[in-house]
Amino acid sequence: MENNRKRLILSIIQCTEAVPGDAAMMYNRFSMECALTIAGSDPTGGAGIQADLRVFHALGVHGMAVIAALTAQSTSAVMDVYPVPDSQLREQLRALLDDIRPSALKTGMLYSSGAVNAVAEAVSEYSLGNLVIDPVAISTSGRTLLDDDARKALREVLLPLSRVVTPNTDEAAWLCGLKVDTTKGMERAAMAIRDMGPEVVVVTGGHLEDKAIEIVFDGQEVHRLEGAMMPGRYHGTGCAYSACITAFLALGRAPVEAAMLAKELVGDAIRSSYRPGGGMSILRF
Ligand code: PXL
Repeated sequence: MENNRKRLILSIIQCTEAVPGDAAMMYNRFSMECALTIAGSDPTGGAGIQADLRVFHALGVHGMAVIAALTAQSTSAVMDVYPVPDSQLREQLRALLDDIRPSALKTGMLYSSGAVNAVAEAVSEYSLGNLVIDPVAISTSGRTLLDDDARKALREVLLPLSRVVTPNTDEAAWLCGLKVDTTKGMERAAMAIRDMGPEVVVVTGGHLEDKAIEIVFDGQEVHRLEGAMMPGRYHGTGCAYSACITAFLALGRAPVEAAMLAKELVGDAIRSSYRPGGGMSILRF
């Protein structure tokens, strides 16, 4: 995407159309939409909390972060995962949510069922809307980022509370139990997962010939988003994509439009990615 187009998207999303003229300037100067990520820390800055906050900032949204787990990792592999104890996760959520109400929130790597349940309870207790779930289950390098109990809790307890869920094809397969290796399979999975609670399902990571495909299902229509397939290995694309959608929801955009804008911005960030270490490339926001 050329810079002009990027600037146009950013100017559209950052202006407050509902409050025109001077009032909008006053409004924009003295307030900011707040978005929360509840996820794991990635010291490389490419994925997890660090990536989410970078995306929120790039889209003009105030980013907040509750950390569910620490990791030891490089741009090549996740070496270890250290879950934050449930009581500490709950304390982080309570301290924050008693004070600030996020306009949207997302989950990334939660790792344990205790974390999934803590998030679900907070979403219910504080009546939080605009929940985006990125059901992170396994790292690109093959490390488990969501244990078996947590998978069950995510499916049964958290998914019904969400507005948008963004599984890749592997995650979609375990969420709904169907095979997901064609675009038809992605569509069937999106429909089956929508029956589990979310308003909109975005299945990512499909490919057809030389196109990168996302399938978006909102209960009415299946939207097929196509972009150019980029050669190379990129770290944190799923995190960045779901963080973009979360930021757009915080800014008042509808989920399908949010998914379309997110695809453009993530595509652009991939095209201008950089490789700070010896492993995967990191997206530029
Ligand atoms: O990209 C998935 C992901 C999410 N969150 C954290 C991660 C990873 C992958 O490595 O480390 C913290």
